[in-house]
Amino acid sequence: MHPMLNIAVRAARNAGEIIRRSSENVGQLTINFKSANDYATEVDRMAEQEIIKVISASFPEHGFLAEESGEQKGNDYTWIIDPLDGTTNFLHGFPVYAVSIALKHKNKLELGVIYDPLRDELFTAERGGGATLNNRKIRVTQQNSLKGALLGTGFPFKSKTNLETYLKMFSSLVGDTAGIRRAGSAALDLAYLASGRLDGFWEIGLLPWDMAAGILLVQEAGGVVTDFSFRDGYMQSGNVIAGSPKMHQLMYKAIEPHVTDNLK
Ligand code: 2AM
Ligand code: CA
Repeated sequence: MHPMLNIAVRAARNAGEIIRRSSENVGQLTINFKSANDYATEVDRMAEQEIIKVISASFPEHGFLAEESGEQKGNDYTWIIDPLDGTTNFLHGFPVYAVSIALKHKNKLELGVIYDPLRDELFTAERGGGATLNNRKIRVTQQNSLKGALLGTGFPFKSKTNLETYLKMFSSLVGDTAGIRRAGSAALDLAYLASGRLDGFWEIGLLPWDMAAGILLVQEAGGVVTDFSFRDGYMQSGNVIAGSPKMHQLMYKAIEPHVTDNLK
């Protein structure tokens, strides 16, 4: 295993332990309102501090881009961290949330780790080295039609116009598939796609830490990820379509006619 992956796994497991322990007394947490419908808890902050502590102990010169503490400049390596993806779920006791840690070198994603502390499921990816779930290789599915496909998605939470666009995309897909799931953690959605539990995924307006690790997982599991212009601008725009090569193509075809200029 890549030595940096080892450290990322340790950081993710430590953060996961903080989250799992705190899940037993969610009622007592102090919640901060970042903005409407956007919560951060002490748990997000404690988990993030733990991750940064573990990583900087080994790589003091690396930079960070983290959901709670923002950007910390360093050398050409940047760790992109979501300490608790699915905070809303966590606060409601809805058991779908995870730690997400990715490493970017210059402009390339090199490593991805997503850890689900409730199921003790560890997803990892190394660029060029494949993807795993609890040390076993994972692949995207061979699903080749919308009929029978299970898709994951998230609702756009920032703009009303995007919600209208999103609903058109949703309408053009839902009838043809076996179902669409909206579980509330983009990181886990992408990990589930990489491990064959979902056949495709799309969302408007994700943030880098929601998706960085998951995107590498999908790619290393044989999947395709693009933005809404069939390019690789998803880390900037936050707009993502992901699936096996065939599923990606089918979803793109259904989604593309509804894409407004601001989403291209
Ligand atoms: P979070 O739980 O870490 O905030 C769900 O659509 C995805 O969007 C999740 O990965 C969630 O990550 C992210 N997200 C960020 N801000 C959000 C918000 N205000 N409401 C819902 N989801 C949000
Ligand atoms: Ca997130």
